[in-house]
Amino acid sequence: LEDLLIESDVGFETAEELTDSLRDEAKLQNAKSHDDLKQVTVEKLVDIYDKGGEGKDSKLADDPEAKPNVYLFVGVNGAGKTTTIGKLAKRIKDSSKSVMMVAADTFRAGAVEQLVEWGRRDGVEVVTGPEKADPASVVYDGVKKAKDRGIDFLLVDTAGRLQNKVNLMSELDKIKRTIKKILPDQPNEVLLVLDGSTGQNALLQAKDFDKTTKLTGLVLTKLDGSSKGGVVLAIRNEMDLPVKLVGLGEKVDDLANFDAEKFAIGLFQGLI
Ligand SMILES: Nc1nc2c(ncn2[C@@H]2O[C@H](COP(=O)(O)OP(=O)(O)OP(=O)(O)O)[C@@H](O)[C@H]2O)c(=O)[nH]1
Ligand SMILES: [Mg+2]
Repeated sequence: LEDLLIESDVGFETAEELTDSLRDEAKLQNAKSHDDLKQVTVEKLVDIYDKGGEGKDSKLADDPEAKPNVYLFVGVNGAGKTTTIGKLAKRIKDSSKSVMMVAADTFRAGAVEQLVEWGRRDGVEVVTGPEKADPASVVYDGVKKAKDRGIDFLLVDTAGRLQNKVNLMSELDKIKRTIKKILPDQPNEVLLVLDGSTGQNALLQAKDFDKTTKLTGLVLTKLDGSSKGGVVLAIRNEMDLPVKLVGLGEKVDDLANFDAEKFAIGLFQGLI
């Protein structure tokens, strides 16, 4: 079991902690059958997840006074930032709250159009700037517009970047400062989007992004594939960062809140 856990990227410490406590717990609960053990394992994993983030809110910030609540999405290339924003905008709109998106990825060709297309499908306005514009200036326009109109939520898309590229990371810092200039209490979410198949490198990403932008949570995408995202347990344990959303496909409805028990079961599906 310990080997399996390490292979699932939950991290060495978590794997050890889990197997040690399982040994005791299984004796304590007199778990003998395969099903008993499975149950105990899932319970323990959920315990470890919960313990890693005591007092931390696993729900997305939703301040009714904040007009808008600003969510800043960051992450490496192709993690699923734009897709997650597109899905979330629809979910917010369906809950009868107002929402806008900002296309602050002015770097990658086609990135603005990709978000604009989500906007069309969702029926949600997207703030854009001229090609190759300074992303912070687009964010400035977006925040100003959302504030003037009293919009509830503003979702900011950013260009994918490697966490060790200093100039690109300072661009994120500038974006954050720009938001604060207009709304000192925002962004109330800075979400690192992680591809669920990223192994231990995800922990490095989380640490480096956190250094520049002070993360508030994670989004774990592509859990519809074979990857189970075990590394979030390691991130949770080391950094206290909760998973706030999971991506379960490319379609607009393929977005869910994180459910620790479901996650634990998924991690072990077919293994125990
Ligand atoms: N199967 C699956 N595919 C996903 C999911 N989320 C995103 N994708 C796909 O992953 C690819 C990259 O997604 P994007 O949303 O463009 O990723 P990004 O982080 O915005 O990428 P950059 O802007 O290039 O940094 C696209 O083909 C998406 O359709 C998911 O939860 N499941
Ligand atoms: Mg993108």
